[in-house]
Amino acid sequence: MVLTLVPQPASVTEGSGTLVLSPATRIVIVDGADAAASVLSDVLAARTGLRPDVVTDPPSDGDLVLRRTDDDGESYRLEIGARVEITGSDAGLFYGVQTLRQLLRVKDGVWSIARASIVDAPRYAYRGVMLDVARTFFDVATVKAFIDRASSLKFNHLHLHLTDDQGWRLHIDSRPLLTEKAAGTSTLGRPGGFYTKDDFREIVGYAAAHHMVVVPEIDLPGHTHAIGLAYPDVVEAPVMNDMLLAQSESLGQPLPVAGEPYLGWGVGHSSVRIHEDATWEFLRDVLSEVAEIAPGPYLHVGGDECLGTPAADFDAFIERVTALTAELGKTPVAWHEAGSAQVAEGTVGQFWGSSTPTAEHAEHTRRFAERGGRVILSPSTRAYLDMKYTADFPLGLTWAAIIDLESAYSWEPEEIVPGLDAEAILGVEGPLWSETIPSLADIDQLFFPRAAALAEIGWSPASAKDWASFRDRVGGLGAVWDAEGWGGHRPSEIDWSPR
Ligand code: TNX
Repeated sequence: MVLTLVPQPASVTEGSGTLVLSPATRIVIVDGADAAASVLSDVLAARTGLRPDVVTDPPSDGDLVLRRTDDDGESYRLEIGARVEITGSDAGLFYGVQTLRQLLRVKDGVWSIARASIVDAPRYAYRGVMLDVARTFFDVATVKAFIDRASSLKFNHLHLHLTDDQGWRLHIDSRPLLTEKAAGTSTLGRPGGFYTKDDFREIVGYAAAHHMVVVPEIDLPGHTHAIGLAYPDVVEAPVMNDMLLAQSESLGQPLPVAGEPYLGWGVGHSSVRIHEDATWEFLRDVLSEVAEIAPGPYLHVGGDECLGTPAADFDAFIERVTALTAELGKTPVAWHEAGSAQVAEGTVGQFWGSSTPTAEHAEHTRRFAERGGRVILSPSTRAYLDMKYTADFPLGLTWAAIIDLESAYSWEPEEIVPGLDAEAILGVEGPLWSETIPSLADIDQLFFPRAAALAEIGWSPASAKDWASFRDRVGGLGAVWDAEGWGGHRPSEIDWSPR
């Protein structure tokens, strides 16, 4: 029997037979494993209809025992024998429960779990997914649903792309016109929207309960057309040059008009006014409120695709905005182009070039490491969740690549950026840009199963990498995702029959 686990644990020893769950099954908490007990209880109730008693009695056979250790790692041990025993920190227990969740099976109305012994720990500290809530606004319930899915695959960072040309999605008390005037629309005229601060806190809290850290992004200095609907003195008039005109034409996208919402998905034509004091007052107001409301260590300041901005202005901006972010007590994160500048010490770079990068992309990415920072790898030809699976797939874009499941799985982080030390790799992230995805069902289509491939790259030891094994395990997981009520694409090259 295949254990349908993704990501593949560091060590798995299969046992023989199964442990059967019944109405008599109890959850036993040891040393304060209460949070994990409520996660396990919810998982079991949703999947099996069983709602075991949660007790602190001495464990006996048939019990599901959660033993909490007092450390802040993400590792766990999971023993499934005469009873289930999971040992780990709060995060470790959470991941042990996610592993157990993938092993639940029902036959003739009886629920059981295959016996096994698992010792597990992640390869990378940063395992991220990004949701673009600017091109399409997704409400709090949809973001929570996204967190459910991502955390089940042991992703631990949720990067929210909160602002772009098409809309501003987070209320800022000191700059109220941003959400009053610049949040009303999404790409192609889809409904807009924004998060109040309470909404945002709710997302942060839900993410934390699922062991995910929210990484808020305010994309600067480009991708800022929407700001001009609210604070026109802060932005430049839309930049137009031959390259941008050709781009709009080849994408079939409209040109932006100052002061009007932008409903297309062209990029690169907007910029804040880099040398104006008013801009820096605006940025200090915005970034300090974002830093205050997002408790995680990171604040992403964008830096991508400033196609109309002179290089010297761009570099000056990046230097100053990363310094400001550091001054606000956060570790700045920026897309790799920002590596052309003297970023603040410790700034994290997010690489989005191809899996065989240009010399310039590689050089810019190495710059973060040279300045004491680390790198998140999001090679757009492999890790982008918004690319099509096949040329005729109804959702997604193709500018980086067409990414089938094998391509999404078959890359090695240490082999992407030449000359980047392995220790400089903080982890991996799969961005899900939302130009083509109006709904949660569409998110699921692009997310499952490719996010599972990325999850394994970020979590499992490099030595466990094996396409044939992954294909087998992920195929078996399809039925589990169905049972969870999660949708998704089921590429025909995979055998999705339940096992
Ligand atoms: C490029 S990759 C972008 C986004 C688009 C995406 C669509 C990057 C840092 N920027 O502005 O949404 O392509 O795939």
